Amino acid sequence: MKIAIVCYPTFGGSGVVATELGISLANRGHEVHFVTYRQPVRLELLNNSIYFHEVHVPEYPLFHYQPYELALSSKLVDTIKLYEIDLLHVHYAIPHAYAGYMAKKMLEEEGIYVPMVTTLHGTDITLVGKHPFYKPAVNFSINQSDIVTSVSESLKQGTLEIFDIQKEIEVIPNFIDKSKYKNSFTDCQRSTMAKEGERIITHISNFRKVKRIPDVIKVFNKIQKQLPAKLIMVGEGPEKEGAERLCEDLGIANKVIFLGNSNEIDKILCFSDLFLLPSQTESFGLAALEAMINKVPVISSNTGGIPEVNIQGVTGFLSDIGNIDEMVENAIFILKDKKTLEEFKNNSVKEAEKFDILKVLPLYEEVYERAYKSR
Ligand code: GMT
Repeated sequence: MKIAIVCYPTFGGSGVVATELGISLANRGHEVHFVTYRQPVRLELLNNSIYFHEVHVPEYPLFHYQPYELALSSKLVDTIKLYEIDLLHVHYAIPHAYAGYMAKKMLEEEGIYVPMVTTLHGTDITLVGKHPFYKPAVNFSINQSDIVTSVSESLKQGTLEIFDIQKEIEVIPNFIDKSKYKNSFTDCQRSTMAKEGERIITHISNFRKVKRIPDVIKVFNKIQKQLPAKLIMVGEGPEKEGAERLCEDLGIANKVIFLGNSNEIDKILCFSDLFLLPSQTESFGLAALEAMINKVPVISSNTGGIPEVNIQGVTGFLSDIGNIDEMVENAIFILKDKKTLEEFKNNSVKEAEKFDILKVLPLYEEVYERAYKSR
């Protein structure tokens, strides 16, 4: 099939999922066209089955806001016609489903019918999409999609509660490519990050409020009082500066390493002993899954779709949002002796393997075929 994928090209989970899905589809013989404003961060190699079409939004001083949706829907129309695309898969409802619907309608005027699959990722529903200023448009474009998928059961239920959805929402969980981790690094170069005997704790996110960054620091602060440890903070975002200040105030700045955005997540997770994800809400928690496939147990909140990924007492522990003391207690339980840590590490990788792309990709292919036949 010839598939056009629309996504955010940034470090966010939805962009990562869309990019890795596209790469895997291309490896299975499909022709994939990414349509977005920048080359997606995890998309390195372009070839005759993976294309990237950049959406340009011309700056015009009259506009207070430059109309990205307009440029995107026009680019979709042109790309779909030029490359005879069979199907459009939009990741993240805002504004992608809306722009995709407009492109579909414009093409229909010319007798071209392209089905649209919309994948809901979380914040497009739970944070931004439900805002009254966006809600009617988001509701409309979800209902106008030919097939709607959601990355977790929890997000499906949340969407049905918030919106008036007439369509079936099909759950297709996020995934990881197990084969990429098979030959994990033998020497993780752990010594570059921590001293002998120190546990390494990691957090990866886009440092937005929803990630509860102060909780990450507070949990770590209490852990390091009980056992020698380092904290590695990976990512960039509005909460980062405050986090650096909090570390100074708590006197632990020398034990916390802020690395910024990284394309070498696997190398960092390779030497990590524990992953912290105390989020306020999380439709899935792809970062937790990436940790688990790298043999890193997870201490998380029990919100949204996280319990569908992190299994209580098996791959880590889950606590109520903000229950820092319980998170610390559970972290110490996992970290305190080698045997327990090894058990949780092995469980984590076993559980993560259930989300292997080889299991998940056929679910998307089946959805595409159904959408295509229903034109
Ligand atoms: O977590 C973020 O802030 C980024 C956001 C995104 O849209 O890229 O992530 C959402 O989609 C990911 C991929 O499906 C999920 O793993 C994340 O849980 C979800 N984030 C939230 O729901 C807060």
